[in-house]
Amino acid sequence: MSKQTNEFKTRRTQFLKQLGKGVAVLPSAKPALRNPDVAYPPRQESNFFYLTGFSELNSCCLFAPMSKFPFQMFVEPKDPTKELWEGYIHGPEQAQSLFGADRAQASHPETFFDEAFVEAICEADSLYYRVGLDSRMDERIFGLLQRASKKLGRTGRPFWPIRDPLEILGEMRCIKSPAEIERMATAAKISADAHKLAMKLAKPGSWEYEIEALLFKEFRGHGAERVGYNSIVATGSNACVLHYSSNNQQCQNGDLLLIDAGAEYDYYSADITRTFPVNGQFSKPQREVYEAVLDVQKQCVDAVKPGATVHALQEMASELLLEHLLRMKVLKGTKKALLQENAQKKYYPHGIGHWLGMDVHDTGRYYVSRYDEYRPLKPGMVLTVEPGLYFSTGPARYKGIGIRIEDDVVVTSKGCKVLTSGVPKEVEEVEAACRLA
Ligand SMILES: [Mn+2]
Repeated sequence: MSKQTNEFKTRRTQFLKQLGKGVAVLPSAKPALRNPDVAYPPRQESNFFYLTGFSELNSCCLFAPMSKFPFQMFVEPKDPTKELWEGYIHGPEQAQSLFGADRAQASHPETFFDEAFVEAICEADSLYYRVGLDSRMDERIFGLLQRASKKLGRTGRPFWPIRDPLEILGEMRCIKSPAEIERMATAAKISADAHKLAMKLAKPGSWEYEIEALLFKEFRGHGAERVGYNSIVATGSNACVLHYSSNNQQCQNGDLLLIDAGAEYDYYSADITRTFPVNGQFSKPQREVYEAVLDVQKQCVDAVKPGATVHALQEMASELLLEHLLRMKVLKGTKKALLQENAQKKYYPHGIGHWLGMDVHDTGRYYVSRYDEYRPLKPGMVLTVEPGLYFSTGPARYKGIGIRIEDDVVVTSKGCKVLTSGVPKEVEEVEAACRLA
């Protein structure tokens, strides 16, 4: 069970309140087969875990604020044979006694859920259910709505509108509680220490996968359950591939190594990128690019405070990077004209950052209502700040250089706090960290 037990109930109370007269269905993650008899490592669906702390798959939650059982769980029934092979199953009884369900039943046969759903939806004015993730579940839900509609007879009322539970949960999850921030700080610390060790141990001749394995050992060795996302360990020009995943090349003397890796601790992920010279010293062109990215990264981190927007940070990063590209003579022309044509995009093709939390690209709107109304930052939000420059093309001097620097920051009442400050990013500090071996 998660260490955050007390928070789940508070979250459910809040969620139920915001559902109004709606009913919500939240299926758990489903087991996924990698190849015959080999399953992918299970990981509970984030919204499901956020509200329950329950990590078993093949489960489902039904939230019905108007019912006498507002929080219902459908879970795997106890099964000694299955438990012998796969481990402990809590079963419906403990779903009530340990996980706080007002009523819990077996998730199969499906009739338990079906009946509870039809009963609940008949009282409700809308359904919160995320369509399109599981076509079998979609069909089942649509069928049950038809059944409920028939059951109600001729009412003349229109069909239940279907809404995305993320309308509510996405916003709840976007603002982190102190306990969540504490967890994120732990994920950040474990990840920062691993990055530092990678700087120390990577050297010319190291293989990308060796460094990937080292990071994983550090994550797991300090209690993180898993990676928050697949680690990117990219040497040389592999760094210009934004989601590089092969991790099978050897670091050459004179190359940079870009590492984008974060641990997931108690369901919260860190997301750190650092780029460093494997031989402990930046070449002159490498240093020029690094310092440009670092300058922009630091200015953007400083700009994170209540009222700022992710959009404004992106505009700021784009403009500052463009100025550097002009100064470095990568781009030629007037700043105004180049900005208008987004000329920096060729070397900085991604965004400045994203929400971070249970999902590495966490939930929550970036816009208020329309796509040109940006959402102001508020205390408790956590986001990444990660400008980069990538020269898969461009002048010979910089060709093959790819640099990104990424920190995780939490918005505070006055500004922000960097959760990942444990990894060096100043040139001298990075070189010193690389030389320790
Ligand atoms: Mn990121």
